[in-house]
Amino acid sequence: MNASVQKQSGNQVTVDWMPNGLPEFDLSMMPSWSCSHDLVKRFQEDGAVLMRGVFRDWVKPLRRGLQRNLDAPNDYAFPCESIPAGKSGRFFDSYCNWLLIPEYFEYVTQSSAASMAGQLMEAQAAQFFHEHTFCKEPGTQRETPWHQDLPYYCVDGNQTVSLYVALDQTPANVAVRFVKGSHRWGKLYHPVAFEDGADFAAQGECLESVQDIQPSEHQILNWELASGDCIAFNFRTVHGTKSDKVTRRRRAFSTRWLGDDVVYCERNIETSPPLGDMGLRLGDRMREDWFPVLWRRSWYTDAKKKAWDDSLVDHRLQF
Ligand SMILES: O=C(O)CCC(=O)C(=O)O
Repeated sequence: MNASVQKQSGNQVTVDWMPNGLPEFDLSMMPSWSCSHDLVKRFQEDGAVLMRGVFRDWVKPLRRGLQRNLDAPNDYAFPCESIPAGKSGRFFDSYCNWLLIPEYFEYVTQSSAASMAGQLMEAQAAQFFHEHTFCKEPGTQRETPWHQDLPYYCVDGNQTVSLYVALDQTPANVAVRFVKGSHRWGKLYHPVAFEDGADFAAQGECLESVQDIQPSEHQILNWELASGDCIAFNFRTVHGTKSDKVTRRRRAFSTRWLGDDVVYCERNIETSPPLGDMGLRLGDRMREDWFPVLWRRSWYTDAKKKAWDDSLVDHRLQF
């Protein structure tokens, strides 16, 4: 990494989030999700699509999981409070806890998220990167600054998706907004600090400043959300919220997925997550023993020919 690396506040190291090897897990409970051609086309064109109610059944378990995170932030990985003590409200986020919080683990390995991700990315396989949770408590008056997710990560590529599940009814004025089509601008913007929206990597990579985006010049995608609704968006899609006051709890759970063209890269900042030496060279695929492939298109095309039971063996990953 470059000498001008700067630390970002969301990377406070508390616990070891990456145990030695992944547990053995069974993907046979993972349902396949049938994605319409029209939805995939809209996702590819707009960079963000809303799917109503698709994770309704997961709202309660995910809320339980998030509560563990909120109650004991330092028992989990990368807790971040973006509202200073003494100020009204709380804007909390935390990520890389899917191996530590059983409800998150179940969602990642037993929901249709992997299948949804693979199909939306038009990929042959969906590789799991990590999960990220957010909570704005009532009284919080803090925007989520405009940003793209990709410049925070040690990966590069186009086939990416975050599946952002609303865990509360969320009015449009405090929900995340997306700049339609911005994933296709061919631009990367400086990551910003969630505390104050400032660019935190001012030098190094030739990134543009997100501060230069004039939202009024672009078409904004913004929806009122019900719990269980899911927004799928590309890591390059510019997104953020207004600074309207949150009057009801606003929780969300995101999973991040990598498609076929995504490879390891290095950036001029400490990435999220801050990964040590993974034994990778620039341009390598991310290690599958750390970031598992949880869906392959071939499993389902084969499954058309075989009975589901016969194909179970293909659905079990051994580590
Ligand atoms: O919920 C929010 O305010 C931020 C969500 C976000 O930035 C993300 O999922 O990448």
